[in-house]
Amino acid sequence: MSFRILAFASLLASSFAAAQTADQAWLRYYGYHGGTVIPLRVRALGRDVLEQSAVRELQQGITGLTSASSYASATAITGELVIGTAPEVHKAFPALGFPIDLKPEEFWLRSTTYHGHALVIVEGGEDRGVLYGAFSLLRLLATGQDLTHLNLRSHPAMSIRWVDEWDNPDGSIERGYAGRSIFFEGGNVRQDLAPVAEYARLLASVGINGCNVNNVNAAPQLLDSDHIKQLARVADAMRPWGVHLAMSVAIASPQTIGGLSTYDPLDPAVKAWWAAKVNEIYALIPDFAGFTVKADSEGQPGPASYGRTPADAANLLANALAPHGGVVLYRAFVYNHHADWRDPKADRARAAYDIFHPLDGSFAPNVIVQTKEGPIDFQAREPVSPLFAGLEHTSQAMEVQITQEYTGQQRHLVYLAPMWKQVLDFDLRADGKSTPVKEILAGKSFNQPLGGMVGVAGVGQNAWLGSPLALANLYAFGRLAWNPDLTPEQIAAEWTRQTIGVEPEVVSTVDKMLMQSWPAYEHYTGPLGTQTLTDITGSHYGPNIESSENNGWGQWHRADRLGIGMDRSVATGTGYAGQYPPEVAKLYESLETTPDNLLLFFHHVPYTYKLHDGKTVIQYIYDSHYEGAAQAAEFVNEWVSLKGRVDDKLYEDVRDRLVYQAGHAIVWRDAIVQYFLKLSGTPDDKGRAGHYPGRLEAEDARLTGYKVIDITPWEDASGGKAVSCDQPQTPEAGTEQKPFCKAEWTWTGEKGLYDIAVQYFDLQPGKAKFSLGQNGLLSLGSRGHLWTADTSLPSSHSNGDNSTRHLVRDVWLNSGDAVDIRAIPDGNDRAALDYIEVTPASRNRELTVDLPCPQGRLIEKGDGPEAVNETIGPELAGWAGETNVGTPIEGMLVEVFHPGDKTPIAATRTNEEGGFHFTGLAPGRYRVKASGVVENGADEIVRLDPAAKAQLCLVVE
Ligand code: GCW
Repeated sequence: MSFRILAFASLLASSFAAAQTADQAWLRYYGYHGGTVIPLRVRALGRDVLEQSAVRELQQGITGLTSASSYASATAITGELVIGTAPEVHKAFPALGFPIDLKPEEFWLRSTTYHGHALVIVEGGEDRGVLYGAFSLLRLLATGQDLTHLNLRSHPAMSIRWVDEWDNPDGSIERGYAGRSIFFEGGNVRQDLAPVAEYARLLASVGINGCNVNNVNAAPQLLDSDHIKQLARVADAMRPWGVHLAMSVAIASPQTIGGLSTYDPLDPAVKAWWAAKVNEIYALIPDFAGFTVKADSEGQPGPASYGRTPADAANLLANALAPHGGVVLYRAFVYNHHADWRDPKADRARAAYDIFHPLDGSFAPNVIVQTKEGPIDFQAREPVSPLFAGLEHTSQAMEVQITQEYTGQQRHLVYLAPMWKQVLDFDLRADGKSTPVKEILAGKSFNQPLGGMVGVAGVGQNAWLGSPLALANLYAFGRLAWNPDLTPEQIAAEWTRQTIGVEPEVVSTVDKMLMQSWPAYEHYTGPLGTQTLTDITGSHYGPNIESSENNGWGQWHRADRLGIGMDRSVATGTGYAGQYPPEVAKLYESLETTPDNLLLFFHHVPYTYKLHDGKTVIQYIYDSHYEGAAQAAEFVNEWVSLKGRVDDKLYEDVRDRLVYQAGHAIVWRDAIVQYFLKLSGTPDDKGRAGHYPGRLEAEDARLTGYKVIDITPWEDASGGKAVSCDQPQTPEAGTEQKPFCKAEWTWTGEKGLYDIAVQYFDLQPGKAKFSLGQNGLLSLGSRGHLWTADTSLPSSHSNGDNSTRHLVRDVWLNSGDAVDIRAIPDGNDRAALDYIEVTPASRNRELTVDLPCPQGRLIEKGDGPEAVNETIGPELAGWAGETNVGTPIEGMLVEVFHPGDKTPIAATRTNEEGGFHFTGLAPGRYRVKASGVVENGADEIVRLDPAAKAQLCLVVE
């Protein structure tokens, strides 16, 4: 009997520190929070590789959990934590009479005593079950469950629990928002597969058992002998975690790489080619999971080229895989993307059912038809695909998208578990019986051998999913595939405790934000079942309402002057509603019974049509967009309330993302609202649409260098127009001043303290520089009057993909003040500007961005006593820079005088950021002077007050 030393595990953990590791997601093991104890000694009964993974994970996890808390080993239960398969446990502890009837992936966790010693047993049906049991035990510990009477038996609801990666051999990732591939680079599998092993560990922790590593738009060369060898290394890296490798294959491969003249699925030579190819794969990867197929879809070749059916193609591959135990996931995402938009009966939503339903019963037993959750394409809201009820003799998997293609691309917080859960719980009433989607996928409803869920993950090298909170989606996917009866709230709480923090307020705040995020996104993008209203032929990110229309892609919403929505009824529309079993078909057929949130998916109605609560459709469009954007702003406040209670770096990262999202939600809101206001001609009852108090349009400004441009689509800019610095001024003769463009307005409102939002377009490549100035001087407000447009946003021309906002806080404006934006374009980034918006200053300091002159006050020359009251503080720090775009000036002499004196009492020089700092000055009035380096210095009078801390910006002309 060998006991391992736990310190070893912590060494292991620290050696991963710099790499991309699973603990950057939820496997953090950072502190024990429960009221119970478990033995620190861990022992595996078997030698199998998965059991060894499990034992290591338990050692590492328990060490991490216990050492980061007050839990001391002295209080640990003596005894053991023992893990093993059912036969192993039975053999080791026959007297305990443990069950041996566990299914392979099932586990049973028990605490008991044996000869007076405490014993915690992780028993698995097979080694896989042991591994899942170990992770489950760690999850219970990390989320603070009471384990005193531990007795938990669990097995996965579904057999197929896969992630699909849409990675290309060159290292790019289709619809990936987290950097480059962890699998491929330069046409080959990467040398460094350590992140792949860590990813498999993450996947295993939530029970995911398969990973398809390449894009469904499959690169055929991955099937050549050299690449198969390379892929075998990927399989090796994932194997210790029970994650099986799968591949996407192009159905034309026998021709493209096999040298055959055909890829007809019924051709004997084609069959032989696939059989040989599959043998070659299994010789190197004996536990290979199988193939995923996208065929006859979006330009991918398929059996239709030979008049054959998807079943012919699927069975061809299935027959080759069957002897080895492999499966085919054949995607039902087959549709004509050249549909005729003038045809009122044409409907992409119908395609999957029309094509696959007639084939029910003709698929080989190891084929699983993989259907997207909705009939279109991962929109913010769709009905459940009717095909789930249309295949009673076929194993089925549901494909969902973890990577947020149409749901904010990880720049927006959208927790998708509530969406998936609605689909899983949806009762399709097939044959008039209870047939919720989750039971169909589990194979229960129609008694099918296989089935499950596939999540398109899109992980990359940038912290797995780029955005920290987006990892909740990957986590939730695995948890739901294991147990679709879990609620999104439960999953959110589990994830938050393991990842963000355990304080009740942290957990409740993060969970609330997660739960509100999908409805918020739906509200400020495409509500009432209109789909997302995004740019469907381009980025799939920003607003572009008409991009859905007048093309063959079929994501039509049919908005016109009078009304909006797709009539999919049987009586007057495309007939799509009739693809559902009768009870559901009836529900959607009628306007009255269709739920509001899918109204426009199923029906075309006038804007004045009244929803169930009596509100008109057009008013709902206005209201939901204002509410959704307000909710996005509220996320910032909610997160900010957690400052100091979550990790600092995480805090800042998430805060910056939420601030961006709040700004982009306004872009969405304004685009949709102004578009439908114009189209419908119906005003907003609440008077908001088309009225923006405090907004000063760039096209109305006094422009120097800037030129007015039209934005396409027009709704993506306020009033459809912006200004662009396409022809920067040439420097005046004899000066070295950098050329800049300027837009200047006169403030005619009340005098007071304001925040100024600057809405501009941030294009790549290039980093335009901006500054906000007042009365010809730079440096307004408390923070952030200078900034660089260096965010990476989609699209190469100015539109709603890259319209973003910058906020300058606490600007004192007098009526008649000139306010200006100056900008220097860079590369493709022409510093295009939409508007500025002046609103009364908000008290929320957390929205500020750290830039020079934090919390400074501008003291204007000659301001005298009034200014003296403005800048105060026991410490005097500040910043000096040029007026035009605020380049900091290094090396200026900054001197402090008693007013009227000629000899300074303190002096320093500005550092390379233009900053200076004096401490130890007694409260009182001082003159502060900056000189040298530039011809004209600045000379200001300030008063230091012991109660406040303030900083000073010196503006040099
Ligand atoms: O949603 C669309 C995506 C494509 C994707 C396709 C699919 C892999 O925009 O990028 O291609 O779906 O699911 O096949």
